Amino acid sequence: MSDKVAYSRHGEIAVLRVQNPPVNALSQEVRAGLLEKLMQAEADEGVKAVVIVGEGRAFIAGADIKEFGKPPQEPWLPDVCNRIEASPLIVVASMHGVSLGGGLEVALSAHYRVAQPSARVGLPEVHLGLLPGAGGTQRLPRLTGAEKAIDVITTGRHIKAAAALELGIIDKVSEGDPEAVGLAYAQDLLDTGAERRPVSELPGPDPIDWDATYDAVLKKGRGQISPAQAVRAVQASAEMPFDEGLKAERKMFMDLMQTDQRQGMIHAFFSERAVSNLPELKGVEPRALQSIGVIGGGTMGAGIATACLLAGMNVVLIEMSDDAAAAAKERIAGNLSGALKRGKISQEKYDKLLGVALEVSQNYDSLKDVDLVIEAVFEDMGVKKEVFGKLDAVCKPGCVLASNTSYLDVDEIAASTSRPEDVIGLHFFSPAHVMKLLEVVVADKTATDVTATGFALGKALGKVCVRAGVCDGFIGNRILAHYRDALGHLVLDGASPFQIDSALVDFGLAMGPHAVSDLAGLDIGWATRKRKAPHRHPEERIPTYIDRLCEQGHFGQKTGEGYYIYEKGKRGGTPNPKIPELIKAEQEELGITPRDFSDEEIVRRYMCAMVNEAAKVVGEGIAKRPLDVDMVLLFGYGFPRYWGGPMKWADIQGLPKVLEWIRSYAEEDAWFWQPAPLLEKLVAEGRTFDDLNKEASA
Ligand code: TC6
Repeated sequence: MSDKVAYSRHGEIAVLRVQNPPVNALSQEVRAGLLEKLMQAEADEGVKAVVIVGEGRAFIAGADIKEFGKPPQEPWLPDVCNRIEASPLIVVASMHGVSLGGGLEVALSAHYRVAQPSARVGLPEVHLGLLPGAGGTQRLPRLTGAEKAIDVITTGRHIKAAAALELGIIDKVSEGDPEAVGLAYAQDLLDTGAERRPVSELPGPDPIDWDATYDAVLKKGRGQISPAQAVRAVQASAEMPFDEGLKAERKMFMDLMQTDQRQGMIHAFFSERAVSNLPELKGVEPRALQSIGVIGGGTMGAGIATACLLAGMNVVLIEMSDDAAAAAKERIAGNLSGALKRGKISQEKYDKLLGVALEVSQNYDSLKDVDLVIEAVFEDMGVKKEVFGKLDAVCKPGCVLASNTSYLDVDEIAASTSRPEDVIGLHFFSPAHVMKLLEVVVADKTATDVTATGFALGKALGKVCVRAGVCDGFIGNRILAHYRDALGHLVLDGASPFQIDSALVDFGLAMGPHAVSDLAGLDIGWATRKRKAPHRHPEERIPTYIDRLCEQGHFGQKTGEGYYIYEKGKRGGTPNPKIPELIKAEQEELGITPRDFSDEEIVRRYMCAMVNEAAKVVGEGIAKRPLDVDMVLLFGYGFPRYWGGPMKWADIQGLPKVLEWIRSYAEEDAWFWQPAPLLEKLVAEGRTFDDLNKEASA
């Protein structure tokens, strides 16, 4: 007997209530419960219809993702769905909250579907590296046609009730208690003599150009296979009888279940939720967060101010001059009008945010009442200390003083104030109102409730917050610097920046690293190299060929020339012919004979450099867990989600193999490729990064 599905009788109608908090995931007990209670209804004399509802905040959010990767347990969901559809009773799904994945597939096997106006439906399996595996690819196209079904399945997007009605996914929208709404609808169907209406008995969809659609979806997925595979599953719904289509879908689903991409994406799903779950913050109350100060209205400061305004906070932004203040306000207005255009805010809200919630001032005294202030000024310790001195003088006691520095020592900044316990790093990524990552940098003396406040702010802004310790570059930029160096070595030794970009785009990056440098501005890397030059280790190999281009005033996209040449009005660039010449000159100067690298070798060295440095970052406690690194790279650096993150990539390759690769590279350059002690330890103990994640959350 499963208590995950409750049975009740209301005249001629039985209600099957799924009760598996928090989101009614379809665990084995729920699947068994649905079958058991359906059969109870069928055996219950006088019952003519069944209503399926969900308890709590959702109808059903899908299969229980925690069961994936374990041996499947009967009853299987496709069989449960088929059995529901085959019931001689009229079956109604009454949907509220979300009906996702297997949850929508249960509803699609009911004969009628009614939903609350606020309900959302979707088939998001592609975000887990899968496709709908309980008839979704066969039933949905029978209701919507192939093209719309492919859009729903390959984007995995959530669809609001009104749009779902228009698409034919649901039959009716009705507001009220979901059980009462379902009962009323079922009664109405009985009263009007409605018949059972199995979706599987509807004709399959008309054909479309399957191959062209497959190719387009594959290209859009940048190497992700499940959305493209879903096109083939929908194709089966058009070309095969229902039962055979189901078998084809099942096979594709089971094949995807075995893939690395499925592992990576499920790791990403759970890590995204676990990342802000820190034992040190359990039960710690954050401080108030009504009004926020922002120092500096450049791209970063304006982005932070925009994010805070959109989250409903009042913002006081400090700039130095009339001109700078006007420019800052214009930047924020530009950001907000983007939100207006996308329908995220109304014109009225836009006017209110800009006219009432935002104050731009040149006087630090305007900050005396704010709850938290974020400094986003020039990256220079002297400048930062001056700003923090002023903040220390004007801000009220308890105000959190945050720096948006991307690599400077937050301990040193904190020490320049009389209240280091109130100082924290909040490292946003540009554009700050768009990018999802926030590194919460905890300094030696940061009070725990200040850390909790950093996380609370990030949550309010819709960010993925990752705790980081203090070191040059924190988690993300420190690891970035290291793998960029590895790419520099590859170039010196013979791989061209263009081959590297193309190999890494094939690996799943949105853009090649050299194209990214062009986009960010080559002057940034140039300045960093100059800053770091006096502290370099004698054995460090840092190519300088690109500095020659900077010296000539070429800084990438903004000047029209960098690694690539950019023509006005054209997207993307073409390889700059000067680059191979500059590289050749440097190789000759250093006495290097260039050699060939395969794309596979390029990816492997890039990843090994990333993983090795990341293992040092975790080993030193800068990141608490491997999953923290994974989330930083995924949400701040465009790492392909279907790999789950670099640490997950390493686990999938096998840590002994990764260590072996690193050791072989160390034979060429022992200084750069010193294996991370944590990696060596894990390999010696036969453990994985994921074991560390599990131990940390146990
Ligand atoms: C599928 O259905 C395939 C079927 C074919 C089979 C043959 N399973 O996100 P939140 C947990 S594939 C297990 O923080 P929200 C989540 O981990 C599946 N657990 O809340 C968290 O646990 P914690 C297709 C799940 O309100 C808690 O619930 N379905 C599942 O921001 C709350 O989640 C999906 O892909 C699950 N399916 O968002 C839907 N779902 O508290 C995935 C959630 O221990 N889920 N949990 O950390 C979501 O998109 C969102 O969770 C949400 C709720 C919109 C349901």
